[in-house]
Amino acid sequence: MTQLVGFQADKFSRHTMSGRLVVFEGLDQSGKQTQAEMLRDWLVSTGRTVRLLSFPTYETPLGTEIGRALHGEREYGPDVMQLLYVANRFEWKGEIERELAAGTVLVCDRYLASSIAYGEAQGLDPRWLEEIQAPLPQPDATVLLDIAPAESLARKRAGRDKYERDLDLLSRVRTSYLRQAGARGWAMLDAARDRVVVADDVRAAVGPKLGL
Ligand code: ATM
Repeated sequence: MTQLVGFQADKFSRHTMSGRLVVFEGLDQSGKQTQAEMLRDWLVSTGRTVRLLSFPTYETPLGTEIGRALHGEREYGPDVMQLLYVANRFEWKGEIERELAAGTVLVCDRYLASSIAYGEAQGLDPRWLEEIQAPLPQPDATVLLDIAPAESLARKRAGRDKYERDLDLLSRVRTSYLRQAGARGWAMLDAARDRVVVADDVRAAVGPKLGL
């Protein structure tokens, strides 16, 4: 697949704060956390103030509820689940705005597009999921780490949550991600490759967005 496709800032109304919000999206096991950490380390070496975030944040009351649902202790429909994920991000809205206003580069493992991808894959209206998240700070750059659903499952054989057991669902999630990436000019990277090679591409894609 093409490694870098027409990368540009997301087309939603972007925040005007001096910090930057960089988001990694992709299926589970696509290397989001690893790449977020490698990008963080590089940005810190250039003198930036960087903070990593990961959604959902399981330690908040809503995050705890999401964790219970993912492990079968709650039975919520797809709409309630995505509303919980969205509300979990709204719990962080003030903190994200404060960090961006202070000039921090926030590097985020999953953000609003996860709700669109997983929600759309479960029959929800992606426009609705987009609209209810419009008041959140919008990403300055989103990187899609693309792997095949079978690769996602192969990389994690134990401890899968309920989404991770469903290959068809993961295929629909990937389709939604690819659609969003094309429509919004995300960087789209083949994440089946060696992590160091992927990290090089991440820096090439994100650096210019941060003036690097
Ligand atoms: P993590 O594995 O990244 O913690 O996410 C848990 C699940 O939540 C993940 N499922 N899988 N694989 C993706 C899903 N999810 C959503 O459906 N919507 C969201 O907004 C977020 C942040 C995660």
